[in-house]
Amino acid sequence: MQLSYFHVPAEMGDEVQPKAAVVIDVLRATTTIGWALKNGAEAVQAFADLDQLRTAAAAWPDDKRLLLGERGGAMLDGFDLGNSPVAVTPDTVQGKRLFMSTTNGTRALDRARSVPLLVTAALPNRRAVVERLLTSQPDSIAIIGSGWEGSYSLEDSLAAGAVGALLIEQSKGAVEVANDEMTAALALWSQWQHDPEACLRTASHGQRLMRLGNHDADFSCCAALDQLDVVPTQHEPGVLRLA
Ligand code: 3SL
Repeated sequence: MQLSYFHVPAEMGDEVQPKAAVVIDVLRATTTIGWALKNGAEAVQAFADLDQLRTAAAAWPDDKRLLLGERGGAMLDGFDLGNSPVAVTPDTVQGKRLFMSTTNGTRALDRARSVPLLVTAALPNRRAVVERLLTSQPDSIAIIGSGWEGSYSLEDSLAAGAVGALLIEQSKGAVEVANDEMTAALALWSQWQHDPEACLRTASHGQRLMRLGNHDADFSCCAALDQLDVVPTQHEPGVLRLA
């Protein structure tokens, strides 16, 4: 298995055609997606574009949908939920489809939507994602960070390293690291693995969230390694469910 990491979706050129993509947005989109599906959401439908989201949501039964999204970390006007993994409780999301748009995470999902196997990862579901990859054995895997508006994100690289490290450990020599970005992510994980929350709080987006208000519960949820046994998987373009 060839394993590459792209810091932001735009770094993955059209010539790169992986068999599997692992999209990461640690703070907070892919953590929220994992918890929403764990807590009983029927599906998460991700949109880069807000007009498309509103049109699709309007065609869905009112009592079976929730609009979830943010821009710049703040909840969108007229939406039901912001992008917090601790807000998608069973009482709130059970049986509902979540129509979701975020600043960076849902754009990364959009970029990877034609990859045959598309899953989302965050620190809480890292082990579950690795197990899925080991079962599926794709020839080539692209881990794609969401970044922040086209720039590098420390926390996404941390999680890319976490996924890569476990995959290498469990695959008994079957993984070949295919780019320097992946090597650097592995080094980052080795540096911060004993205190991932400190890394999240050091990251520029972590600092942004702290400026916006108290996000202690989000930080602790997003940093909790291997606590979530779900693998959000694309079943039709933009629609993620549990496999
Ligand atoms: O950029 C994104 O997609 C979001 O996850 C950002 S935030 O953490 O909700 O502000």
